[in-house]
Formats: sequence, C-alpha cells, structure tokens
Amino acid sequence: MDLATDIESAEGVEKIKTLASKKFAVYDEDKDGQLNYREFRNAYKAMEGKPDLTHEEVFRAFLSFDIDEDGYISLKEFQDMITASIKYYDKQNKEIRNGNSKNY
Ligand SMILES: [Ca+2]
Repeated sequence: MDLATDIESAEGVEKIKTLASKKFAVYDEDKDGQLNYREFRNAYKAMEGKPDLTHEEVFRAFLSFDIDEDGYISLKEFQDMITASIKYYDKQNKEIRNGNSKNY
C-alpha cells in the first residue's frame, strides 16, 4: 500500500490512524491504553528500523511526543506521531521525485 499517495486526504489520514491504533495495541503490552517509556522504546526502535538507538535519542523522542507531559504516550499522541512521520517522509519523497532536493 502506498500511503504516500493519499496522506493529504481525510480518508488517507483515517487509514493511517487505523494502522497506528493496530500498532499501538501490539506495543501496549500491559494493555492499559498507554505506552510507558519501555513500551515506547520498543515501538520507536522498531518503527525507525534502528535497534541501536541510544537511550538518550529514544528518550528525547519520547519527550517530544508526550504532548501532555504525563509520562505516557496515549493512542492519540501515537497516532499524531505516526501521521507526522509519514507526512515527513512523504514530503521528502516528493522532493526527490520533483528533483529539487538539495541534500541528496
Ligand atoms: Ca502523554
């Protein structure tokens, strides 16, 4: 599935949110509806495809995604995080396709 094609549409965003909530359920090991730091660390390393991220790198990401600063990543925070990262990659891909990327 090419998520990049419909990220701009409401339907595309809904699709991503559904996908995110499925992932969330997998990583929410104790099923309390929140990701604690340990659960987040597993999810984040897997998503980034970088199992060797340092504690500091993961912790910085955790703080930036914990919008309400309650020490947990809620489903909404997780969905926003996935949506933002997909938008980010989508933008990069478009720039590459359009040939106006400066950094590659
Ligand atoms: Ca939170």
